[in-house]
Amino acid sequence: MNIKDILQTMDYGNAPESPDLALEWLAQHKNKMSHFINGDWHSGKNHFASNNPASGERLAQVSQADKNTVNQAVKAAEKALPGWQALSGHARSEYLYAIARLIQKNSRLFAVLETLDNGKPIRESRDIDVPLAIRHFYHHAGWAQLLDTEFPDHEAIGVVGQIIPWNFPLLMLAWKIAPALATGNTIVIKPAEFTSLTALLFAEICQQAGLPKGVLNVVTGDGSTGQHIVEHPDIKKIAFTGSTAVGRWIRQATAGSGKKLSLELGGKSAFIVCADADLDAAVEGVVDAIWFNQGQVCCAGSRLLVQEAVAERFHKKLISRMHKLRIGDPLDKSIDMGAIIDPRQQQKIASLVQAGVDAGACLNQSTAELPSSGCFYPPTLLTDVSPSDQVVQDEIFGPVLVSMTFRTPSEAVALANNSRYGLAASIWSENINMAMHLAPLVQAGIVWINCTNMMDAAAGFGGVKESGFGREGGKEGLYEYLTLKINTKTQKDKDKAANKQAAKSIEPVQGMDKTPKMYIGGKQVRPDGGYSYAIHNSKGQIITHAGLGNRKDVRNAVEAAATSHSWSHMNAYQRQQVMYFMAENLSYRKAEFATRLESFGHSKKQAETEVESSIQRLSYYAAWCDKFDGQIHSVPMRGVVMAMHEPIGVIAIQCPDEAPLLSFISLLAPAIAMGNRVVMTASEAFPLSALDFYQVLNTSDVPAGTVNIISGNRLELTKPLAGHMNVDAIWAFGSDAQWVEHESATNLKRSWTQNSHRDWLNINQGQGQEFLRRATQVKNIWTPYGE
Ligand code: TAP
Repeated sequence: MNIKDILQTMDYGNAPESPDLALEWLAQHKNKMSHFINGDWHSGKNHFASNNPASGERLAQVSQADKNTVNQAVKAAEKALPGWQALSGHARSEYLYAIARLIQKNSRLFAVLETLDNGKPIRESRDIDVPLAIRHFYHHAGWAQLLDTEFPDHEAIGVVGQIIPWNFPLLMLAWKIAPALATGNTIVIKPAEFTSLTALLFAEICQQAGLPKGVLNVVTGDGSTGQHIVEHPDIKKIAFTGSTAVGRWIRQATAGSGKKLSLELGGKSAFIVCADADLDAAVEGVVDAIWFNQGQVCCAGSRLLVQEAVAERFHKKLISRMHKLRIGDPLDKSIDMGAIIDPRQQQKIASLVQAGVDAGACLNQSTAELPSSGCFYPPTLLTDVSPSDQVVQDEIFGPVLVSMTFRTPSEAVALANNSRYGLAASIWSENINMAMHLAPLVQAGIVWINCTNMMDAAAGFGGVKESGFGREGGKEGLYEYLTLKINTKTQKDKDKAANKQAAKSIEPVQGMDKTPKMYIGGKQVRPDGGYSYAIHNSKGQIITHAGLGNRKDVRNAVEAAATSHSWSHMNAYQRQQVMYFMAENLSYRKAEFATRLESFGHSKKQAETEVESSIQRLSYYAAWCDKFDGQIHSVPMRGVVMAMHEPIGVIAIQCPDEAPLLSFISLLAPAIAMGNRVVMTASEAFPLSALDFYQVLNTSDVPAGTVNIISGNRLELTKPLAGHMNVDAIWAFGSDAQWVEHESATNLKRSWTQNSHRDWLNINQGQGQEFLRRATQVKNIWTPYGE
């Protein structure tokens, strides 16, 4: 057989890796695995089987953790916390470094065990999963060292609960554990039921590295174990990777608990091939995008969008390549695709494909022979699909690609964004201008230009929309495990008093209407219901009335914000000019705004100070407009990864009662400085300063719809805002976090709730980069260079 024949048939012969090393390790544990708690092994009462998906054979019995076991693990993590936090960054970095070295030394064992347990090709576990996991520990050893100087105002959160899926068991574990340890947190982690083994091997490695007892605890079990972790009151943060459905439940279950949350969820990522792309390279890209790890990849390029002019040619090349893929024993180094995780997943893939075919899709499937036993599914391409088809909208999580065509770049963007997900996208074009034009327009947390499925510890990974929030990796990922040290005081009593006064004061007005209006779509408007409520000063006297907004006003305000794009299309310099103009115009009206504050009971001096601080705060965020830069991440490839700060979209902001002008400005300014549009709910008790602000907006060239201001009952207004599908983020200051966070689960909007009192006049509390981070999300754009 000559080289040409080999390339035609891709028939390399077998090159099997021996399973012995992993089987011996399992035998050392008598094929019965325990939980790892407080540095020791604890066998559970109940067990479940962990099978090899490629053969169906049982590998081991794994312990099922109940509530009591999770409690023990949390207690151990709590006990270990003070000691772990007392260590210097350097000392923690030494542990991370030792862990990296030990995984490296045991990399063959890890790779074989992962392949046996998960069914992924040994080529992938050996060359991708394990090296990337090692890289994560080395990278974060560095961050532990740098923590004190790079994050001086931050501290660890405490005990964190981590829940991971089965598709990259060791790698997902590394993404979670490395940053948590580097930042001084202690951990309770649960691997997926199907794939617990490498997490337990990792625990053994930590024992060997001398990691202090209780810093890492591994509990195994099914979804109910995850549920106990999520609901545990002493866990301060949940980091979850998995399906959007479970992620949504976790958002609801943790609502109001004060737990920090990061969600890495599902995806249906677009793979865009422009007519000028290198088609052969793009075909290889598709192979890596959808047939890597049997397509069981959250960021799989599962929606192919090909420019019409080359679609026929491209499909032909792709189908021919698809037929050459080798599917077989995952331990064989020369196969391309291994086994599907479980027969239930295989069944799910098959039924979704059938649904696509029933709906009219054309099925192209590899005719390669599949192994006679085990759980396998052939590489599949569905063409003739429509954007609304289930196979186009739903995550299949298998080796199934759907393909559509587009004519113009804007059509490609429209198709790419026609998804509730927003994890990743791949763009293929030899025209860098075109690729860089499309990258910011595509709604995704990661964009790969002329490459795909690239990941590294130095670059953040995570999505937008229903693909979740938070990042793993890069500097941006560390914030997920840190909290800002600020001395906010809970002001329950103060809130209660303010709310009581405001609630009492909601009463219809008789007589002449002197009610300040709301501001929606650049116009002053009366409330839809025609009602208003009385506003009292600090002595309880009625000073005027304000509009009592309702659901319809919320809908109008959100629509105005969602459809007004001109602010977001302005460049940072233009936004900056407008914001300086706002500061200037507020300055002209200083006296008016101060008088208004005095009418609430501020002293003259207090009122003047608050107005002066508001002017300064506008200038502060105007200054930031063109300075809150992203980063270029140093990843080990020839190319650059640009971490860009992008606006989130429409942010609903509920203002607190304290410092009614300054708190309003302090929340509005960072949001619009970063290019978002906002719906502001004015302080319920003292809304007039916010409502007066329309005059400044009207005279400062702020495009209509950028800032919308509504007034009324906090609960009545925030509830529909929290649940609104066109609101991308909600900041709720001073109201019940529980229902805001619960409602925000509808479209998994980013929520920022604060029940504690900030001193808005204090620049360490009332302003800063924390606000800018909340107003942006990071998009990592990978651009290789060189021929
Ligand atoms: P899920 O069913 O959501 O499971 C993920 C993890 O959550 C597993 O450990 C699971 O336990 C556990 N779990 C299940 N129900 C739970 C509950 N009620 N409370 C707490 N934990 C619970 O997802 P999966 O099927 O394993 O993984 C596939 C999904 O993960 C896909 O949607 C994929 O896109 C997504 N994923 C996303 C990413 C990123 S970075 N965005 C990366 C990989 C995968 P058991 O497995 O033991 O039931």
